[in-house]
Amino acid sequence: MKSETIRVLGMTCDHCVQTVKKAVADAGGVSQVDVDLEKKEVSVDFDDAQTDLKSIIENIVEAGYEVEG
Ligand SMILES: [Cu+2]
Repeated sequence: MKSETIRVLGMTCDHCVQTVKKAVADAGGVSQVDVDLEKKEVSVDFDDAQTDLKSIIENIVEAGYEVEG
């Protein structure tokens, strides 16, 4: 199990939060997603045997948000 925090730009409301959460969960092997709208941070717990940070970031970008760093 791995925990990563990703900075995501472009989230403005609850709808964005739900969209990002779904996009992250779609990467598979994700057990927990927390979005802090104020800090623009997405915390993800995932099984690194099933997915990786790169796939999670790709999903966020595909959903229309910008990942910083
Ligand atoms: Cu929104």
